[in-house]
Amino acid sequence: MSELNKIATKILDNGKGILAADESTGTMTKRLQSVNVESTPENRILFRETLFSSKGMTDCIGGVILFDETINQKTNDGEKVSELLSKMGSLAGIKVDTGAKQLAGSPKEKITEGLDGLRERLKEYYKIGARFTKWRGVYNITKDCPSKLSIDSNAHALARYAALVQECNMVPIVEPEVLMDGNHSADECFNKTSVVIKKCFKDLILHKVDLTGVILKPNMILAGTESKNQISNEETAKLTIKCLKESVPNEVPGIAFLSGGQSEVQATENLNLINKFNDTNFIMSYSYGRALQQSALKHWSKDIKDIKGTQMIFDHRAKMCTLAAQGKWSINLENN
Ligand code: 5MM
Repeated sequence: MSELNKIATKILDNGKGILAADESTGTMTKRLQSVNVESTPENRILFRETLFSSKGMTDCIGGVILFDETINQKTNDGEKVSELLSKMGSLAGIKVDTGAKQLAGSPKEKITEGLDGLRERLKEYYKIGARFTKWRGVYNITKDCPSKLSIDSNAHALARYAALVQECNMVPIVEPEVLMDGNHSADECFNKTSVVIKKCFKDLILHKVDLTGVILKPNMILAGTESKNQISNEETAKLTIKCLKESVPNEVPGIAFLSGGQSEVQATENLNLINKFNDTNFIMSYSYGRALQQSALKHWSKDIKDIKGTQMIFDHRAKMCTLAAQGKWSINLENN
């Protein structure tokens, strides 16, 4: 087993998953403002260290994706964030893209930027404790989208990113997110997600990325949020597995889904069914942002000093997701 493969499997070992706490300051500000908390650097680290020091971290979270601000912050006890995570048994990861910008030539679509100077930034992140990274390409579904231009240019960027990350001895999370927004059918989501993922792997192979040291972070197959033809959770699970079986090379050790705007329970139930039906060799786990943090953030916002209460809520969510990553979740466990 290569070192990178060991890191990737350690992060997703035994039902463990990833906490995506890499909201950029703009996104985190929106999240905090939605619960009437001022978005200051102090409040941002306070919420995050409340989660990072929680018991559920040790039991359930193999890795945390951080934003640049957070990996450089210290906790209220003066501890470095990467040291706190390592004490809790979790690896530090870092989002290294610099965001999705308008794609020249197709202004309604996005291209993710951040390749310039990436090699140097990666070396710095490694020195301060990062062992894995994340880059997110984002695609929307309409009649003509994602266009070939968007599919090809985002795959190219993801592949160049992943190759540089492995050169610096870190595991790249490759995240091609096909958004849920729109009125498309689940079949359209299936077809378009398949094309996007296949192109990503074609380019990863072209750029000589070691696929045994990669984690794929895809969306699940769902009908668009505005579609009248929603499908059942069982259908989502089966279509998601079919799509990944047909699009992801066998060498890839692990898949960690994004939640994409699903509710906490829906994201958990779908992951559980995916694992019940999983007939592949891939580890199928989670890399959730909103579906791990929403309820905890809501509770915390009522009293930002209630560390224990916030941690209890986060721990429950993390435990449910970890059960789902093993196909052992049930609605009774959820509600008890
Ligand atoms: C945590 O949110 C990440 C996006 O941050 P920015 O938009 O501020 O860059 C995002 O990439 C996230 O990691 C994934 O979309 C998964 O999060 P969800 O909430 O979809 O599970």
